[in-house]
Amino acid sequence: DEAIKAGSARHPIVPLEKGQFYKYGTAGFRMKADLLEGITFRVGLLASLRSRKLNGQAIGVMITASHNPAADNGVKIVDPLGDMLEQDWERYATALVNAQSDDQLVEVYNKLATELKIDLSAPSKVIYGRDTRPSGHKLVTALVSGLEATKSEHVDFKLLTTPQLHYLVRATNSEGTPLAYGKVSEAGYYEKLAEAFVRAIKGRKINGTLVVDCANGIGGPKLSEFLKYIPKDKVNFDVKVVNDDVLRPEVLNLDCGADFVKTKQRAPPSPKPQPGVRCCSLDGDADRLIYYWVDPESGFVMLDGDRISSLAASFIGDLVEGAGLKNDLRIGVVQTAYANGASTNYITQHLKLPVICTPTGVKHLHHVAQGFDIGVYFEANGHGTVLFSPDALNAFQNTEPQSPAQKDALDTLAALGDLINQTVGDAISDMLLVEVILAHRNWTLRDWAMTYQDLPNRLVRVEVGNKDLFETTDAERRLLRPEGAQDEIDQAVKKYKDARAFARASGTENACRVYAEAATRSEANELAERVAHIIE
Ligand code: 16G
Ligand code: ZN
Repeated sequence: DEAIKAGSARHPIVPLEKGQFYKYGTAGFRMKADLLEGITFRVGLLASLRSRKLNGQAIGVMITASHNPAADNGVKIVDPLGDMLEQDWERYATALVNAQSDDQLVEVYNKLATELKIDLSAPSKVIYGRDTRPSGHKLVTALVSGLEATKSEHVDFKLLTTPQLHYLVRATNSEGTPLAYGKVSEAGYYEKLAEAFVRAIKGRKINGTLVVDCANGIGGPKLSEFLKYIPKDKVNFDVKVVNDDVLRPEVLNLDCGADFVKTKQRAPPSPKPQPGVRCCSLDGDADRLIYYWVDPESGFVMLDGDRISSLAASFIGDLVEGAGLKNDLRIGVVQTAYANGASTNYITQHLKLPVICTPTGVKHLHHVAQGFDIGVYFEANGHGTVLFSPDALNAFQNTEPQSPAQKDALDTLAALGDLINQTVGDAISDMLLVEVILAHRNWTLRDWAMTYQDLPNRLVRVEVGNKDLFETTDAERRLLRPEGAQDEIDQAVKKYKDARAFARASGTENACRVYAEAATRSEANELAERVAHIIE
């Protein structure tokens, strides 16, 4: 108790105005970095409780604010399999962080231990990493104080992408078991991806150069490191890494990166886009991916998370059929309300695969995707992955092929099982997946874009007095409250062809977001403005 009190005094919480609370949100605690020191200390306390509760399995803590500006930071907890913190525990995190004094903190901590029947002398292990933000240093110090105050073992993996930390958590907990996920090191992550990439490409040619914009974040140095692991004699992968300046913190996510490209619907101004060249952007912690190119005729064309999702579902669906497993494995796609309606139609009508819609936030999609043998999930913003069930992985390994074509399909599926990060969306791994598919199909980005045509859409951010007044249902597609608002939205939507719109409170900012799509760009814009006006 004394150690916790002393640590808490060294890493104090910044008090909020009366009636306001810190909340473990969609992406953990995320805000201006100077508010986070005390929070991160307390997250350390929670992480060691969680590890003790789970028989000393390693818990992860990642310090990052993803695509947000350099002055922000964030802290989130990773569960033993590499997925997000179990939802029930979010409120325990919230309770610890909102304790009003050092004494009260100790009280809440001990109360949680008693209520959750946690033996405080049991072993605990926490591993952690951070992105390139300068504030990360101080937050790591606070985290370590929390871990030492609670006598938890801890391992510092230093600078990492978010998905690398998720990988390391799973690898740590599965080491030496039949389900071993990979070597417990950053090099182990690169080795696993590079080996699976070579197996999945199987000598096929990758066309042209790929320009990768790394948002001036951690993805830059990590991608450059990864590329050294690709055997040049086996795969000819010509990658140009750009926007990889991590020495000037102020340029992080500035006019570049996946979030910029997706929200502005244009290429980063620098380096000047070369017409026809295949490009993609990662976000600041390398868990989101967006592809695009500038067409000499039609201008900028973007291939976002919905496109990656439909590409992956189509390719894997074909492989499963080729492997003779169509009747054995259930493939499904998980999206959010932001998915372009055209992608949903393409997947259900053309690929004939089921689509489930969940609320925003990776944890929701991940959870639902686990219900399929092969669950493809992506948010439109480029965050996502493909999950394979143990049955699926088993079938890829142990089905006796009756023809060379069937063997080829089984081998490729098995390679994808290793290539695709099974813990969380991973921009580097997803990028390799896209490159594999394009190589197999001998497709350019234009071929990919031709599979269907996106409905024009518009996203607006609306300042509202109190975003908590907005309550949604039906996976955030309809408003329950404020009363009457949904009726008005319905009336507005009716005025347009092929239109759809919804409003929801942001989980990461104090604002509401409105999404609208319609048959033409001007109608989508108009509808978005109308709905914004309704909820203002
Ligand atoms: C967080 C989520 C992201 C989601 C976004 C929505 C994770 C790891 N990240 O960044 O998936 O799209 O929040 O933000 O879950 P919003 O609620 O402000 O629209
Ligand atoms: Zn991110």
